[in-house]
Amino acid sequence: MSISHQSYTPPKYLQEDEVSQECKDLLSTLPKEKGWAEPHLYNYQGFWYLAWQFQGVLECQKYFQAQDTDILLISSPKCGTTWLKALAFTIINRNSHSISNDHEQKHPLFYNNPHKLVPHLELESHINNPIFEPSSFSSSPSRLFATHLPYISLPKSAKASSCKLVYICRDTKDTFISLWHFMNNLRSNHLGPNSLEEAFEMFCRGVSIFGPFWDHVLDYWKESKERPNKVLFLKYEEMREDPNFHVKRLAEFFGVPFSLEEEGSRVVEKITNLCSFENLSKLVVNKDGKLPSGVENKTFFRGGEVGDWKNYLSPEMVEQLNRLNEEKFRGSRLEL
Ligand code: PAP
Repeated sequence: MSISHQSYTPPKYLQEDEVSQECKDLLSTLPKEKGWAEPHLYNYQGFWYLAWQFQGVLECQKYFQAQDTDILLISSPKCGTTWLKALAFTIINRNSHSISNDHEQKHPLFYNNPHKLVPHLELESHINNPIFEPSSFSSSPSRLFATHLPYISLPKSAKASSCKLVYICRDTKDTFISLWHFMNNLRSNHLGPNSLEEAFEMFCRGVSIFGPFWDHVLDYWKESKERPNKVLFLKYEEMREDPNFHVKRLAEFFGVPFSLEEEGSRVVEKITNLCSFENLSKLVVNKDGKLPSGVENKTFFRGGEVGDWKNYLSPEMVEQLNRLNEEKFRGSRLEL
């Protein structure tokens, strides 16, 4: 099935030496650390990036103009981005992409990884790119984008306009384990995998892509407390526990609540089932497909288990992460 008017092609990831000259010049002025997937991570505005990610951050800061009707899905990597993309896309496009006949498998999610349906701001070229035209890839009046950008680095218009921000966070230990697996998949073969200990040490120091993890979460948490109509703050584990409640919450936040008729025909449950890990992970596109960047779709569907960290972390590691959570979130009333 073709949905060319809606999908888009994510770009290929650049190697460190392939980024623009402007970016190289700036990178040479930034603090850097070795580790994770590429030779270096660079610190910009207090957060860490691979070189090509940094180029994307600069571009979207420079060119992205948020509109009042836009919706931005935001996360620290591995906190539930793929799931949130699937849910948000399905909710806001439910009139044009009905899920009532899902046995016919007509919905775009049957043929597209969620990352193909919702573009990531910092992975896009922002120059003459049709995906930034209003409603170019979606039938909804809202443009739907995702980003891993920390609050401090969001383009100004995203903060100043009335566009809505949905933030999803996840248990620190599960996020770390998910990230460790994912980054090892991204690492070139000749580098071999990062050891758990090596990755853990960097993560705890805050040195991980779009990290420090704690600062990322905390900044959006604070913003959600100050501006609850602007920022909806979600937790992965709570969504797993009661996905239907959160699907309704999302629809209300987007300004497209479910009608009594929709509720009566169980649209909420159908969306939950369509976007569930169990359903998406078994689809051919997500088992065998790849993003144009070369990343295999199946790497976004590792297991989705709450508490998987128990299979990996030593008691000392658990203690250290608990202590860091306590220190970093003290006084915020946020618990992860
Ligand atoms: P990203 O930030 O690189 O896009 P992201 O989608 O946030 O990744 O994280 C992937 C995690 O979400 C995986 O967790 P795991 O490593 O612990 O298994 C993945 O399994 C989980 N995930 C992906 N899709 C879903 C879904 N539909 N429902 C629940 N969890 C999901």
